[in-house]
Amino acid sequence: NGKVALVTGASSGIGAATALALAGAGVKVGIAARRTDRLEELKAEITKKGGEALVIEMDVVDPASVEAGVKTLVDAYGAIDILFNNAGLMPLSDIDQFKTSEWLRMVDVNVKGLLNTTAAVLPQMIKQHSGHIFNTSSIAGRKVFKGLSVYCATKHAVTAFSDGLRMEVGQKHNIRVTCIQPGAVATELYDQITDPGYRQQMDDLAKQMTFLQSADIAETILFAAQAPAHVNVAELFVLPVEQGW
Ligand code: NJP
Repeated sequence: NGKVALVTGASSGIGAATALALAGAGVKVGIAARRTDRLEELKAEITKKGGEALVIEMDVVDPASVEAGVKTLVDAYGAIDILFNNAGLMPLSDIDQFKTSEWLRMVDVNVKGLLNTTAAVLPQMIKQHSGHIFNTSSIAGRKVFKGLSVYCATKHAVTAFSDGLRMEVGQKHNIRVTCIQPGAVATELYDQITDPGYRQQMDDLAKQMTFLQSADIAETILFAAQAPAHVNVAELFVLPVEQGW
């Protein structure tokens, strides 16, 4: 369809699956993350299937890295129609364990990173008077779970920012904003949990229910991206059947 997308956190999980799905629909995808070896593998897979991808080394925490990546994509394809703000992390722990470096890392990537990419891409979309921004919040951006307090705080911030962004850029600049709130998705996200108790809890959860696959989320994103131009699918709240909420 000739559109151009920037997908952050494209080196694994939901980001990689969404880049594949978008490329399959004819979207040229800028695939951004820090692990460029993974991105090269993804690019090879996309190319093999007849799609087009550009590898972009990007640390979303570093505004200079983000700006350089966005410039690379615009120089290559001349536009950015879709921004998928997906990079994030979730190391669980109790507050009284004071894993403060993990807290701050979540604020840096999940919140500041998303603001950095939004700030870098928005001027291009405003210039185009069109665009679609997808922000990955979470079920944890709707309610609070024990052991996930800081993660929930970051994802509540993403939900709030998405609502504000939609209000401010929807009518004025013709930009759609979709807030994604997945339940449990089987990805590498859980590998970063350093606390053995919570690690066990997540392993047990995975035995109790069939988690979503990254491709399940990717398909809902494709649905929202392909909706008629006047339709804004404002939220995608997608859960495993057994998760309830
Ligand atoms: O996790 P994973 P998911 N700069 O670990 C990237 C949310 N979510 O797909 O830089 C740039 O496979 C990292 O790339 P790399 C979740 O909160 C998930 O599950 O190479 N990129 C990797 O590609 C997150 O927002 C579930 O290490 C950075 C990607 O982030 C999103 O879904 C449930 C980066 C993480 O991929 C994708 O997570 C839910 C940085 N500084 C919400 N730091 C779930 N899985 O159950 C990390 O509600 N990345």
